[in-house]
Amino acid sequence: MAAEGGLEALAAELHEAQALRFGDFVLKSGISSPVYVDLRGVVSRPKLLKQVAEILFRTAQEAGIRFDTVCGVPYTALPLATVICCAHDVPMLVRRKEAKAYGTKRVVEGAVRPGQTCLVIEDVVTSGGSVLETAEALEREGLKVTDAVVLLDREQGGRARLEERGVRLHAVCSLTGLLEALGRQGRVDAETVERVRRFLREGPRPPGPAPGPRRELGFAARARLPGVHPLAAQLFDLMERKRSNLCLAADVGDTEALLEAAASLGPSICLLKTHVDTLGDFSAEAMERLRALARTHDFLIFEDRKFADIGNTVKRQYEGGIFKIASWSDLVNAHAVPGPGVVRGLREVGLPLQRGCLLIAEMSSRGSLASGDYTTATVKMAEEHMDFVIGFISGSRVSDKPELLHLTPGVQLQAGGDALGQQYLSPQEVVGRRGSDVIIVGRGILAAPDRRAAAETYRRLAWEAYEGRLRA
Ligand code: S5P
Repeated sequence: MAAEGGLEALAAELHEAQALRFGDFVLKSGISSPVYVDLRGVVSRPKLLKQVAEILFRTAQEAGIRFDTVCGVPYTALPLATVICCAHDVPMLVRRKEAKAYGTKRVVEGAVRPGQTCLVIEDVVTSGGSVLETAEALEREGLKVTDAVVLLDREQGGRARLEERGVRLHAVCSLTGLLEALGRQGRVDAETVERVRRFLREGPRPPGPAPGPRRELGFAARARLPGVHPLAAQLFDLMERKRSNLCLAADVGDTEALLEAAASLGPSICLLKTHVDTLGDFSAEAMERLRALARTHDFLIFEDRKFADIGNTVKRQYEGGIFKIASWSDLVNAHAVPGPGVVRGLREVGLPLQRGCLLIAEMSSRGSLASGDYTTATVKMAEEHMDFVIGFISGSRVSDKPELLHLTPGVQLQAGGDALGQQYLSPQEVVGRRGSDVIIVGRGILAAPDRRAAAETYRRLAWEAYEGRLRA
């Protein structure tokens, strides 16, 4: 394990890189977890990448491991192995996930010398399955694998499983150790620390209905919950009716393009999201026509205004000015940064009109500051104002209250991002695995050669992911 001071500094760096998130997550294995570890962001921070690689190397040295080569478990640990090998002049081996269909058909690339010992490097170990797969691939090539060095042990059976197969696991830190360091530094509140500790102590709950986890409610059932906001009920019902949990981000430059998108893509969507201040020719009349299209095609309108000022100001911004947003938009959103006054200000205008609001708990952009304790505090603020707040903008399910909706932007069929920090996940990942309800898609549809076909594809994939979740 890392020395005390080293762990504190590492915990702070990892927290800043958003490598740990707290909330309600469904892991790849189907297990529900209050903590999500994602070290992929480390590669974008060269200093941290070097630091992590160095700690991994030192851990191997301090454990007295003898090795001739190093291999990282694909893909996150590949760059870590590369940095270690370059810094310490060790030959590296690269394991392919699939054998090449042509050429050498090798699964391990590099100078393989049977009989040599290869050290396996990994970022996070849960059950140990990924390390084992890599160890077995190396062993099939005649290499010996005696040890694996990992940055973080999630303490969920990986160590024992690997030891059974003759691979000793050396972890720089455990999830509990990291969590406690974050608690000490005030980066994670005591309640979250306790929740995750309990989860680690009691072990993961198996996926599926038995035993324990509440069975997931469908949109139709959520519309009937006693405390549900009327606008949320309306949205749940129309989603079920249209079999659509797709929100179109109608990011276009003028009202003609906006109305055209609404008319042609309206049948596929449950919500149409606007950025009214990007329209070159805004008019109240165009918004009336948009509302008529919303009635015809059965969708709601969501102005993505992201209010973020004191209550008195947001109230005026929502109601007045040129845009008079409250008069035509069913839904708006707000940052939690000003405190609950922002919700109270908007509510004064929105409540009599039966409007609703989403709070921005997380953002899809790289380096977003909306994470950790900020997200937790945002969830609390939403749960305390459910007469007006109907859900969240977030990357995953952040509240377990079924009355609240989760809407996730940063969705495209292909993973990746844009040049200005946007990061994309697939509809299946967002709805199927991260437990969100609605995907928000802009350029994935608007830049497609056939927008209608693209909208239908996104609608179908998000809906199938939702149905799959209900069956799980
Ligand atoms: O965190 C966020 C929040 C929002 S509302 N990330 C986002 O991308 N959005 C919005 O979703 C953004 O303003 C844009 O309108 C849309 C995403 O568009 P796309 O073209 O990247 O799909």
